[in-house]
Amino acid sequence: MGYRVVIAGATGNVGREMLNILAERQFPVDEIAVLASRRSLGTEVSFGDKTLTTQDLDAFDFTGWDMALFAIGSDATKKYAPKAAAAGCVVIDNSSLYRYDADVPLIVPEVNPQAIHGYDKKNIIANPNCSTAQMVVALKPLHDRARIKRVVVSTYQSVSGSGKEGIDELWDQTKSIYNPTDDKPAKKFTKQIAFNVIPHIDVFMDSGDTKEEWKMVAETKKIVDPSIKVTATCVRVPVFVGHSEAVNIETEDFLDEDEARDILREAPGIMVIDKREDGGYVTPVECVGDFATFVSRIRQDSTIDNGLNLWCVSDNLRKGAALNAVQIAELLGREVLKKG
Ligand code: 2RA
Repeated sequence: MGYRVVIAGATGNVGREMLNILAERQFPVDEIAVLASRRSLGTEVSFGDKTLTTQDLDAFDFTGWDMALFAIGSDATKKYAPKAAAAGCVVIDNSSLYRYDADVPLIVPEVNPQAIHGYDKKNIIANPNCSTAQMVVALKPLHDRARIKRVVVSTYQSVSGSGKEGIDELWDQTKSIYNPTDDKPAKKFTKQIAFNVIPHIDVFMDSGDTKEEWKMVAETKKIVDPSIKVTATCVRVPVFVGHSEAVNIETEDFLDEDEARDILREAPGIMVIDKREDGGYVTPVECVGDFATFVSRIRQDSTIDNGLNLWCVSDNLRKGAALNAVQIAELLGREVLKKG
């Protein structure tokens, strides 16, 4: 016996990946409903070897459905998540709407699986921001061993994090660079993204940080440990899929780079590719479609007593969004609903 599962936002990049990953991981599905907004109504989407036709999100009755994976943005989530939750359907939400709500668990299953038991306060579980998810998978085993005091992270985030428009803008702008008569000015991004990098993701806050940078701070504290100090600089780069992060860590106890590498090799969800030679590290193009959080360039930071540097890469549509949501669904089934 399996679960009755709903995918809300099934025609978007993340929604389609959720369907792909549910099928790839053979999640025990008895019945599945794929929902979309009126403008995408009737669109067909793939689920394994099946083709499903999207239904109207606005008219859908969530009663009798076990869980709903939401990938519809904060505004639509605000309207439909409470409706689903009230009908007894547990919502696993990829938007940022509920991430900072004390009554909603924010979960990365490799890091804080025990938080699943707090789902029933609102019948909603939050999925973290893509740039947070991959980083905390790498931080957690090192924190357990040597207690992390401070993290300084610079991100190199692909355009797919901003949706289909971002992908299209990079593609069209790159082509237009070679065809000057076909000028493609910046629309989705504030400046040219082709052959350029933009140190601005989401909106600016009064502190001077962007909201993307604030999210990494707030979410790392909620998921791993509120005592960890985090500072982030989030940058958009001309890569289609795959977020990369340069992470500097200061720990309470000294942690040798070789021991850190061994710890990461044994940690759940991590693949260490770390050789001090040409190509001995991971780049975004190699992570696309993979489940793993890749870690490379593990080395001492000799400027402080207990410091480490590392390079972290992961498919932002998978571990950064759809995979983590499906892993939460697996955890919910295993620990709470217990069917299947
Ligand atoms: C981005 N993390 O990369 C944000 C939202 N996915 O645009």
